[in-house]
Amino acid sequence: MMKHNWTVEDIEAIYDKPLMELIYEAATVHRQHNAYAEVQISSLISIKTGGCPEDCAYCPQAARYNTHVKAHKLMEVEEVVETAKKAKAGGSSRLCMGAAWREVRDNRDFDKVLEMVKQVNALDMEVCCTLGMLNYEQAQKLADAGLYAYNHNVDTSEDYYDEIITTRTYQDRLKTLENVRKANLTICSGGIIGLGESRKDRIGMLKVLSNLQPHPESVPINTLVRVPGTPLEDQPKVPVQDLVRMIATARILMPKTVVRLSAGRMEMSLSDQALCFMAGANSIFAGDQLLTTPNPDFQEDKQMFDILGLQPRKAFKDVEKPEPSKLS
Ligand code: SAM
Ligand code: DTB
Ligand code: SF4
Repeated sequence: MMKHNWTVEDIEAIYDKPLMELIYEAATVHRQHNAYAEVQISSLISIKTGGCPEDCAYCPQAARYNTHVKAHKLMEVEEVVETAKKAKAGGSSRLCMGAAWREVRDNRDFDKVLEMVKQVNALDMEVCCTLGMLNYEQAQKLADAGLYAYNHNVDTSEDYYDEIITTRTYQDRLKTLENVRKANLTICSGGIIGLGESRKDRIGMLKVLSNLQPHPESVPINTLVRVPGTPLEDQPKVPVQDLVRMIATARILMPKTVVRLSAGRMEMSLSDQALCFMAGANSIFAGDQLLTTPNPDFQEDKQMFDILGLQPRKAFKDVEKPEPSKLS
């Protein structure tokens, strides 16, 4: 039975366990609920880069910060499909298209994105989009075009949110997730550690995610990529044990969810990553680029999978999309 009424005390009791015990428990839950050696390989394409009006303090794509990112208009459909084919050849079963937008607007660019979704879906990949805020009709249009998942991160706790983003609210984020769910899409939502948040904020974020009903099918846990020019460029590096704690706790709270070891792998050793897989991470972003920052390439990850005895998870595994009528 999945639990959706976790209290702060419940989560603290898990999060604060001695690390070895926490990893062991998370690994046990993972083996009970999932094929533990299977790891989903997901790739990212930045279909529209930079020039974003929002003020997310971590983000190199916000127009107001002076970073290495050059703004680029929406990519052409053909170029996206070619890149998707390469990702598939590299072993990816999922493709996430990201746009540096505050929100989706009903215009020609959105029609183009719908066409991208259609064509990538035809490659038999799980198609995901992350395009900012969305209303119900837009979510429905994406679903009709064949979208499988929508990514919209809560990013941090409700309390800490205002320290990181002022141009929209936590409630806006939750409303978008509600629209996504109503359109019968699967939800990908997680957050970032290393923003200067406290242990309480991390627990608060996990509480929000694990009390969504149903749980998000996918929860990315990003470690801050500290990009020069952003307000958070000088944040201290996140110790790996903090990431492992987050992953293990997410795994115990949401046993069947795909927990993604997301941004931040460039700074992790193979043994650091192995600990994350042991603690229940079962997805990565692969390919030498995240959206605008570097990531290990396919070859490196293939080697890592071989060494650790991991296998890529097939597309559309365990598809159990809830009917909108069954949602409260
Ligand atoms: N503009 C859309 C939005 O904000 O929803 C979609 C793209 S946005 C880049 C997607 C997510 O990437 C953010 O919610 C954040 O969690 C993550 N992200 C952005 N910059 C990051 C960084 N420097 N380090 C780690 N994660 C980051
Ligand atoms: C998510 O949680 N992480 C990805 C994806 N969803 C869109 C993005 C990470 C971005 C890292 C910084 C960059 O490359 O721009
Ligand atoms: Fe814009 Fe998304 Fe970056 Fe925020 S995270 S600045 S909304 S691209």
